[in-house]
Formats: sequence, structure tokens, C-alpha cells
Amino acid sequence: MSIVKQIGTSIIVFCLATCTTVADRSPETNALLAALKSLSGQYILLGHQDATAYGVDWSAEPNKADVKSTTGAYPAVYGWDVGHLEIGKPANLDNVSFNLMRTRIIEAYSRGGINTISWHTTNPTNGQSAWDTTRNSVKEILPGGKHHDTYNNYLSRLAAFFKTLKTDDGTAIPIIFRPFHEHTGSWFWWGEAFCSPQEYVALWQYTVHYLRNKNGLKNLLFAYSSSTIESEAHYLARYPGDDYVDIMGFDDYCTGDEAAYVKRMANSLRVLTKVAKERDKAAAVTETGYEQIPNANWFTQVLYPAIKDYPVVWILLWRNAINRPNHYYVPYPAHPAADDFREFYRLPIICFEDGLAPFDIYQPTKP
Ligand code: BMA
Repeated sequence: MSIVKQIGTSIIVFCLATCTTVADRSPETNALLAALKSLSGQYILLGHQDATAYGVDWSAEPNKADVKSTTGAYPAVYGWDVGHLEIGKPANLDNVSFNLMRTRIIEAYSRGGINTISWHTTNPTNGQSAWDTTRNSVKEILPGGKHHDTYNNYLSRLAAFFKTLKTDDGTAIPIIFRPFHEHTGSWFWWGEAFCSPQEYVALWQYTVHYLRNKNGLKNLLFAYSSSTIESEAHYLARYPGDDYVDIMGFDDYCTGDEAAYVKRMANSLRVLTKVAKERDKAAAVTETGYEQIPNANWFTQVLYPAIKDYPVVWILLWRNAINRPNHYYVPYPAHPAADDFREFYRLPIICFEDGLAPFDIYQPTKP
């Protein structure tokens, strides 16, 4: 074989193992990705973490969501978290049983909603939480590291769960997986201070490869999401590469100083939407909100003006915790911000699940 052929073959073999093509994704998953891109700049979808699993004063009731109790509509995007699935627990770190999560994911898909899953994963090196930053764990779980087998076990449990996310007719439900989030901060074991850029990228690529290629999961899209974006260079320093990322995003919360939040959002959104456009990726605000919503006009007067001019396809508000009275981000019906949230719902570019219906986002385009 000539050297040219050899090099060519190696490139093809390498690409078969790593590069994403439409063939790596199911028709419904490709349709979702296309829909996210085409909706960008026209609509901003509203998401809520654990929306249909529990709310401020209820848990596991059918057909219920605080978003719906207040506005009449379900959110367009559902956030879930599979932290603790990796260690074989029946419920996640916020007590959502994985059986209920599966049911709610299937229901959301059947109504035309979108599911995204984050992963506050246990530290495989010592069994402590996602917030355990006592050691440089990432290098120890990569191939050759002494906790690599444990990490493989974690991933195999995730893959097994993801395989069960399907409709009665066997259609695999598209899932936007968002692992190792807020990695530009240093509060999770995969954070900036605890691994090099190369190690973070290697962990990401290994994870994608394990789920998508080794396990043949064709229903996954991957979302890369940092904490507040400081600069383009910083945001991209640990970017795993275009073949490993479908959606680019960031997390940021309003924590009292509304002006500071607005300023941070403007910078993050400017950088995010620029780099996402350059790579032909969808952009999203993967977590945001204002705990307890102390400003009754926050949704229309602070959040909306901050996001409205940027082509982000969704924003996800964090969870309305049950049994933790001060930890909620969506107004329940009696909350002082409920009227404003309803007004936000009615804004023409804001889209809840009822507004998604006409777009048929999972309908594969005809060849
Ligand atoms: C945090 C809080 C925690 C929760 C974690 C993972 O922001 O909501 O209570 O355990 O997210 O969902």
C-alpha cells in the first residue's frame, strides 16, 4: 500500500471511530438538532429543571408542573440530572427516582417537549460527591489511570439507562446530554483548578466515544456549558472540538445584584453567540434564574431584556425544590412574580411547550 493510501486509510479509520456524522444520530435526533438551529434567532424556549417531577409543595403527581400551574403551559425544555445513577442508586441526588424520570422524559417527548440531562456525578476516585475537590481526579479516571475501571462502570450504568429512554414503538428519545458543566469554575472535581485543558478534553472525548460509538447510542446530542463566560479564549480553552459538541452554552444566576447579572449576561451572550455561530452550533443558556425571585418583575424587566437580542434557543431555569423552601426559580401561582411570569409566557418570542407544537421538531426531513 502506498504511503498516501496508508495515511488516507488511517484518517478514515480515525474518523470512523471519532467524527460525528448524521449517521451517528437517529432521524429524530438529527431533526431535533436541525430544529434547534432553525428556531435560533426566532424563538427562545423556556426550560425548567425537574419541571414535572416535583415542585414547591408537591411531588410525583401526574400532569403537574409549577410552570404549568402558573401559566397554563408546560415548559418547552425539561432539565434532568442523572447524578447517583452511576453508583447504582434508584433515585438521583435530588431524590427523583430514575423510574419516574424515565416516565416523565417519555411523556415530555410524546407532547413534543425537549429533554436535557446534566450529571452531578460522584467522584469516581473516592465515592464522594460532585463537589469533592480534594484531589486531581480527572487524570486518575482517564485510560491508564488507577480509577479508570470505576469510571467505565459509571458510564455503563448511564448507557444502560439511556437505552431505556424510548417510546412504546421503540423510538429512542433524543436527549441533550450536558456532562461536566461549569468546568471553568472550580467547585466540581472536573473544574478548572483540578485538571489541565488536555485532561478535560480527553475526558469529554472519551465519554462521548463511550456512549455514542462504543454503546451505539444514536439519540444523544452533547451540550458544552461553562460557567459565566469571561472571554472567548477562556471559554474555548477546554472546548472538546466540533465533532464532540452540538450545543454550546453557559450557566449564570442572578444573585441579588441585578445590574451585575445583566452585565455578565451581555458579555457571556455576546461571546457565546459569536463562537456558536462560527461553528454552526446551537447556543443556549443552560442554567439561569433568580432564587426565590425577590423582584416581582424580574422575568419581563431583567431576564427578557438581557436575552431577547441574542440567538439562544433555550434558557433553563433551575429547580423548584420540595423540602427546601428557599430554593426555587419558577413562581408558583400565589407567588408575587406569577403575573409577570405569565406576561413573560405571552411574549411573542418566548416559547413554551404549547408554542412548539407547530414546528414538529422530531419529524425527520424527507430526503
Ligand atoms: C444545585 C442545588 C442542589 C442540587 C444540585 C443538583 O444547584 O439545586 O440542591 O442538589 O443543584 O441538582
